[in-house]
Amino acid sequence: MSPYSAYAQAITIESHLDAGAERSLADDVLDGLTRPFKELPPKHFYDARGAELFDRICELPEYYPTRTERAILEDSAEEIAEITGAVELVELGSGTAAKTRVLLDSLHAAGTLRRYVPLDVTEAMVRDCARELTAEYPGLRVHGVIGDFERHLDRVPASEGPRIVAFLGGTIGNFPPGSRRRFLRQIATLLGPEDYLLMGTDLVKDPHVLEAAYDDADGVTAEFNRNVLLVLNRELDADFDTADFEHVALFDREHEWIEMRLRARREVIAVIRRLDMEVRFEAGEELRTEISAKFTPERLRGDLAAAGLDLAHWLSDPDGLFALTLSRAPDR
Ligand code: SAH
Ligand code: AVI
Repeated sequence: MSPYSAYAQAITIESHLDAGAERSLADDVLDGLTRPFKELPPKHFYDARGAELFDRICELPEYYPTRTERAILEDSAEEIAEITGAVELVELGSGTAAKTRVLLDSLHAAGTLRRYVPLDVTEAMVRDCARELTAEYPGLRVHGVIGDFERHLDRVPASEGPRIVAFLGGTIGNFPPGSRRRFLRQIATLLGPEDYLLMGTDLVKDPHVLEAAYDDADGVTAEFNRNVLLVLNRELDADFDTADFEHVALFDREHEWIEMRLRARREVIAVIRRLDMEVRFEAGEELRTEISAKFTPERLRGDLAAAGLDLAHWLSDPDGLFALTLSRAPDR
């Protein structure tokens, strides 16, 4: 047997994104671009180019969340392995699983790790990381789920023993408050009595630090933001010119979240041929493309409690920039 076929046997990939995915983009555009305040959900950023731009964002000096979460993981991965005794790691919005390796290392070293279940909307990321991780961790099985975590959580395979469900990077902040609690309740259904949710959340801090993290000097975040227009051009045969839109990132102090928007530099009339529609932006009109909520410990505890989750461990960095929490679902 070639080494490649040994890896291939360790890999199962399920895809739930077909016509449904295209439909979801079309529905989100029909709904979001015809509202009085235009809006699109952030999941449409992540085509291959968007995923690459996000990787570049993670390396930027202004974007502290990735390196801070990694440092917390490095400091506490052994403790997490000890507390959880996890045989499997399910990861929602797994991306390239770069930081996940820190956790996989400690679970592997503890001798408990058997299976990794990445779930992501970007197909190539799930496939690539399944290939890489089965090569890097002998004996590891990877069951990849290509899908939308808001629609396909029920496709996560049944657990094989104590599990960690990881939701890293602060992605929970990309949900508005009501959906956030609903989504946490859905995550709780993946947790049995021995299981833990390991979640990364970005914390409230100086607005200048926050705004710089979402408006970097090299303009990478601006490109990431405008990329959603290129997704619409390709997938829905639209004719947006990205140069017509300015990147805006603002910290909303009342809601304690960053908002990313695209502001029309002039009047824009775009045609979206596949939906047989025209969208008009007045000069200066904005399209909201993302919120990224920042948390206080009280707010996070409240959201978790509303979803029936008990915050069991709080892990943070010395400057209190970011938090990793371990929570349980006591009633399940
Ligand atoms: N967890 C990684 C990546 C965070 S970026 C990290 O901490 O660095 C957000 C990831 O979530 C991307 O990989 C994106 O493709 C994925 N994602 C965003 N919305 C999603 C959705 N609705 N369903 C599944 N994956 C989604
Ligand atoms: C994936 N998510 C947690 C990132 C964030 O910080 O909200 C996405 C991002 N948007 C701009 N920069 C990074």
